[in-house]
Amino acid sequence: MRTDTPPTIYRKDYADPTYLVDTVEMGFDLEPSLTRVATRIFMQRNPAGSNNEIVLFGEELELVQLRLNGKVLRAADYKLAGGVLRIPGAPAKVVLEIETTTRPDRNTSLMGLYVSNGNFFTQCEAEGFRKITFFPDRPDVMAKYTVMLRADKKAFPVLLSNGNLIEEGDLPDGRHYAKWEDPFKKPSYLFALVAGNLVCQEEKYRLKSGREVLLQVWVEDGNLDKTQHAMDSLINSIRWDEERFGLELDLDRFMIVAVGDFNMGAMENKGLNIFNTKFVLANPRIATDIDFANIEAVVGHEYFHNWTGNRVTCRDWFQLSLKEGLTVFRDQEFSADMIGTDSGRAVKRIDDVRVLRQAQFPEDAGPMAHPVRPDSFVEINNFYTVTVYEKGAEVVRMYQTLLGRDGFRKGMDLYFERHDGQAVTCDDFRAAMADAGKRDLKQFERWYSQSGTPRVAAGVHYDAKSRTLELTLEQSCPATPGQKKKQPFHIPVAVGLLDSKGRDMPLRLDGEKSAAGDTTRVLELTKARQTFRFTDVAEKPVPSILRGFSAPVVLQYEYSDAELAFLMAHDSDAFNRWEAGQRLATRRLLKLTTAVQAARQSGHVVSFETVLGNQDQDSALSDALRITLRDETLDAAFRELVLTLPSETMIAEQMEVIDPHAIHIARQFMRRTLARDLRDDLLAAYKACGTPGEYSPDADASGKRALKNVALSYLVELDEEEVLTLAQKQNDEANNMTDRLAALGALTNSSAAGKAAALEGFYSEFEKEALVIDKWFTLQATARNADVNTVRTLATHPAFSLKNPNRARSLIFSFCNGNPSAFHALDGNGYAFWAEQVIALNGSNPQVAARLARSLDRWRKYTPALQEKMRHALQQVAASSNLSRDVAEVITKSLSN
Ligand code: B3K
Ligand code: ZN
Repeated sequence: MRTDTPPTIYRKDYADPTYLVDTVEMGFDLEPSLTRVATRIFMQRNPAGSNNEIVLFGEELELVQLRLNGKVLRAADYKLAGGVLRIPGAPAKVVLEIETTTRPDRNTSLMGLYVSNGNFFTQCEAEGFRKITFFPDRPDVMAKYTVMLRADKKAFPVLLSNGNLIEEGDLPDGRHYAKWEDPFKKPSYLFALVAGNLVCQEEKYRLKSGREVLLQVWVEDGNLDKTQHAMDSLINSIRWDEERFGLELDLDRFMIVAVGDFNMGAMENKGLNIFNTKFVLANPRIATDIDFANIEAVVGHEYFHNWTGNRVTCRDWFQLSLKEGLTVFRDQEFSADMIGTDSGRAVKRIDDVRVLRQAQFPEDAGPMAHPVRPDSFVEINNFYTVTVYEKGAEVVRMYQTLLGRDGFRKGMDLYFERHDGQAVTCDDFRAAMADAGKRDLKQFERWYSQSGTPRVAAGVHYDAKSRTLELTLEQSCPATPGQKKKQPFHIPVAVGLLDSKGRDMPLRLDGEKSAAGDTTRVLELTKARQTFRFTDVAEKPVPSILRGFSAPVVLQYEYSDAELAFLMAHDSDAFNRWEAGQRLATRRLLKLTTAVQAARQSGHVVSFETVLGNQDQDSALSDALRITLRDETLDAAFRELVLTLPSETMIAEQMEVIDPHAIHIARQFMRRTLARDLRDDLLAAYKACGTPGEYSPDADASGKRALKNVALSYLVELDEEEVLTLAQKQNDEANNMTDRLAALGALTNSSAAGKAAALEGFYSEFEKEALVIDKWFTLQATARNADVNTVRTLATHPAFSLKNPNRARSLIFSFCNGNPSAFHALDGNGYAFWAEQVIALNGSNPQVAARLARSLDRWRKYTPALQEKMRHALQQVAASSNLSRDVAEVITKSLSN
C-alpha cells in the first residue's frame, strides 16, 4: 500500500486565483524523445486573490530556467514541491518566462504531450497542461494564447494548434514552423497541439450569417475513405446549434483530428477537437449502425462544447456537470432531432435511459456515489462519470420539462448573455433558468447536492361516484456515502390516464375550471408525499406515470400483468409503452432467478431447463411481445427495443443480493422460451427486414437491421439447421459491418460447425483495421462460452496490447463488465485476472486503470462467497506498490464504503 495518502480536495475550499493571466506565448521544439517548451506568461495580481504568491502547477517536467520580469530566479526565490511551484512576494504585474523539457515518447499516461504512432498529440483536460509547462492550470484562469510550433518537416509535415494559422515557413536543418493564434480567451485545459504526418478532408461551409468557415477532418494516410460521416455530422451540428439555440461557430476554422491512442471518446479543445479514431472513422465496411450514431453524437457533443464549456466554462472542476451534463443533453437533443420523427425521438430517449439505468443507477447506489456536483475528490479524472454526464443531462432535461422548450431556450439565452467569456458555477446556470422563467428553483438545487437515485412510490384511488382519481406520490432517497438523510427533491412527474379502450383521457386537476385539453400533465412533486386529484374522470383509468422518463428516479407502482400488457399495446407515450414491457419481463426474470436459486439449494438439479420449464407457464410476456412484433405501424427500431430483454446487469440491480449465475441461467432460459414461442414471427420479421441496395445508416434502415438481427440472435437459441444456415449466409454475404458482426456473433454463440472458421476469416479480412479488430476481441470476450482462460489466451494474441486503451477496453473491460456470469466465476479466477490487469495498467496509464478498478466497486452487493473473493482481489490491488492517485481513490472507497 502506498504510504503517502493522496490529499482530498474539497469544493468548500475554493479560493480565487492569486494571479490572472492575460496572454500566453508558447514555443515548442518538438522532438519525440525531448521536447523543449518556452512559455511566456503575462499576468496580473487578482484583486480578489488573498495574497501575492504566484502558484503554478507542473508535473513530470524538467525545469531549465525561470525568469520573472527579465530576472532569472534562483532556487531560493521559489519553492517547488509536490508538483506545485510557488513564487512568494511577486509584484502586481508579472512577465514570467519558463523553459522546460518533456519526454513525449515515454508518456504512456496519454495526458499532456504524447506520441501516438509517431505523431504528437495533447490531452489537457482536466489537469494535463501542467505536464507541458508550469502554469496556473485551473479552469478559472482564462487567457489568450499564441503558439509557435517547430519540428522536422519530413517527419512532422502538419503542425496544428488552436485558433487561426497566422504564419508558417521553413527553418534551417530541414525543420519548419507554424504559428497559431487563438483569438478567444480560454482555460489551459482547452489548449491543444497536433504535429505529424496526417491528411485531411476539408470543406468550406457557409454559416447562416453568410460567413464562410473552413472545416477539416484530419486522419492518418489511408483513412480518407472513412471521414465523410464525421464531416457530415459536423456540418449538421453547426446547423443545428444555429437553429435550435441561435449559437454560431465563432472561429473561421474548425478542425477534428483522429488519434488511435486516446483515453476517452474525444476532446473539445478550442477549434482543434481531438478524437479517438473510434468516433471519427466510419464507412459501411468497418463501422456498425451504432458506430455511425455514436460518431454523430460525439462530433455533435464536442462541437456543442464550443459554447457550453468553452465560451462559458467551469469555475472549478466540481462544476464539471455545468458543461458536461448540459452538453450531453444538447447532443441527445441533436441526435433526436436528426431522426426527426416522434417515434425516432422515443427510440433515442429509450436508448439514453437504458444507459442511465445500466450504468448510472448502480454508480449512485455504490461506494463511488457522488452528487452531480461533487463535494470532494482525490483525483478529478475519476469524476468524469455517468453521474456527472448522464444524470447531469437528466437534470438539465428537467429544466426543459419544467419550463417548456421555449422557457428553456430563454434560460439558455440569459445564461450566455450573463456569462459569455466567464468561468461559472452550476448555481449560475440554475439562476439563469429561474430568472428567465420567473420560477423559484431553489429546491431544485438538491439535484446537484444530493446523491442517490430517488424512489417515487405511486398509489391510485379511483372513486366512481365522485368521478375522481387521487394519485398519491411519495418520494424517498436511499442513503449514500457521506449522506445519510435526504431532503425532498423537486421532481417533475409527467402523467397520463388511459381509458378502457386505451385512449388518453382529458385531464383536469381539482380546482381547474375545465380540462385544459392536454393528455399529459407534468405534476411537480416537491414534498415527501403529495396527493393530486383529477376530476371528471369518467371511468377507472390505467395510469401512465413518469411519461418520457420525466425524472431520473425509480418509479414504484404495482401494475398487474394485465395492466402492463395493456400499456404495452396502447400507451400513446412510446417510452412508457416500452417501459411496460420491461417491467413485465423483469418481473418474470426475477421469478425465474429465484427458481434457479431454489433448485440449486435443493441440490437435486438435473437440468435447470426441466426445473424452469415446470414453472407456471406464463405466456403474458410472449403474447405481448408477439403483438408488438406483428405491429407494422411501429418502427422496427422500437420493436427491437421492446424485444430486447433487460440485461443481466439490469436484473442484478433489482436484487437484494446479486447472484450472477442464477440471473444468467434464468435469462438464457427466457430467451430460449421466447425463441420457441415466437419462432415463426421472428423468422417473418427477419425476412421482412432486409435492407437491400446501398448501405445507409439512416434511422429506418438501421432500425430494420436492428430488428432483423435481434430476431436472428433469438432464433439461433433454437439451434436449428435452418437458422444456423441463415446466420452463416448473412456472415458470408453481408455488405456492411452491422450485419456482418451480428451474424458472426450469432454463429459464435451457437453450435454452428463453421464458427471457428468464421472468426478466423473475419480476423484475416480486417487485420489492418484496428477498430474492427477491437470488435473481434470484444465479441469473443463477451461470447457465451468464454471464460477467463479464453481471455487470457486472447491477451497473448500478437494483436493485443494493454497500452492501447481501445484494445484494452475491447478485451479486458468487455470481459469484466460485459460478461458477468463468466467474470464472476465461482473460483474467483476472474477477479484474480482483474487484479493483475489493474496493477499492470496502473503502471502505464492510471486513468484507464482506475476505470477498470471500478469493475469491482459494488462487491458488497454479491453473494457472500463471491464477496469474499472480490475483497481479496481488491486488497491485493490495495497492497501493490506505487499505486496511482487514480487507482488508490477507487480502491480505497470500494473497500471502505
Ligand atoms: N471533456 C472531455 C473529457 C475529458 C476527460 C478527462 N479525463 C470530453 C467530453 O466530455 O467532451
Ligand atoms: Zn463533454
